[in-house]
Amino acid sequence: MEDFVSASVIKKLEKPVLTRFDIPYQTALTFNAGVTKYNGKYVMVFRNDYGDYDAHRLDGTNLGLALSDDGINWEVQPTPCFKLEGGDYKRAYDPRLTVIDGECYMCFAVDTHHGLHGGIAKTEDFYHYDILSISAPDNRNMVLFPEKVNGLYTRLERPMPVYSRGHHDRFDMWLAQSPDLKFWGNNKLVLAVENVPFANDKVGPAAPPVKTEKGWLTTFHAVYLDTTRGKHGWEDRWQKIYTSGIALLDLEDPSKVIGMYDKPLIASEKTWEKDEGFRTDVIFPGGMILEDSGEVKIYYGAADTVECVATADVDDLIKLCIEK
Ligand code: BMA
Repeated sequence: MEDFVSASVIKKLEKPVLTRFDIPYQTALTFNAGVTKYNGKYVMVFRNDYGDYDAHRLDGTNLGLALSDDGINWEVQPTPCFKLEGGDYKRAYDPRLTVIDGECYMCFAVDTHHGLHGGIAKTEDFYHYDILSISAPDNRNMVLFPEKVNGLYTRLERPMPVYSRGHHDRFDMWLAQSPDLKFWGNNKLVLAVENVPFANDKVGPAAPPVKTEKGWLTTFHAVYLDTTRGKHGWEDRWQKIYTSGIALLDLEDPSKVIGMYDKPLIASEKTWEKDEGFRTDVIFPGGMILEDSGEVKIYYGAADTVECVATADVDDLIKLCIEK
């Protein structure tokens, strides 16, 4: 079995920043959050799969809201803030937050009776959402860049080709652009799974990119399928290992990868990442904040069960991407 480890520049907090014990309503798993700074506060919208943790039962998914003054200590708000259900919709999950020109947008995954989609909504208060677009299926894991690139809104995404990639998971990270966040085009391949040494299954976006002088710094999720793995977590078999990678994209043409660290940036090591929870060995970043001090906070779901934070220095992350 592959034993992935985090890069030495990564500092993990000694405990998760959000677990089911922090949630004042029905819950079981709280993870894969989007995080941003908006109107002077840190804002987190997290995925809440509710049910009964001890009975290993999941009944549904909604999104919850938490606010913070320091990005580490969070106050969970009293009620869930978003749910998509009814008609063709089954559920919305994996929120990602991006502020563009002072306006806050949320990308999210949507399961419907006819496929998997990526949605984009605008919000001012995190309780009311104006849905601007829902993609064609199957395509999800969308994240918006924090500013327009060459005059167009820009997103990373992960379409899920079926026939053309050998009838099994073989998914890559793509880019698309839009004049209005509704109509999307200019689709370009950014990073293919075969170019990531620690992935053999799929790669795709994770947290929305942050701008640095050297390029767009972006995490990505990398999935390694290990068919020798048996029971890991609640299911009879869980054979996928999710790590986070880090790459630097060209400022003018973010479909161009300037550099990529060829090992995982964040891998499962802590008890709550490796040994406990619904699906062990799953690291999935959904938020990255570059502080004025140069510290980068990376928020990630662990084991599809809890939400964690790791920090690193922005220059160290850039060096990882470009120094060989
Ligand atoms: C993906 C998504 C993610 C999840 C991951 C690992 O397909 O459902 O939300 O974190 O699987 O289970």
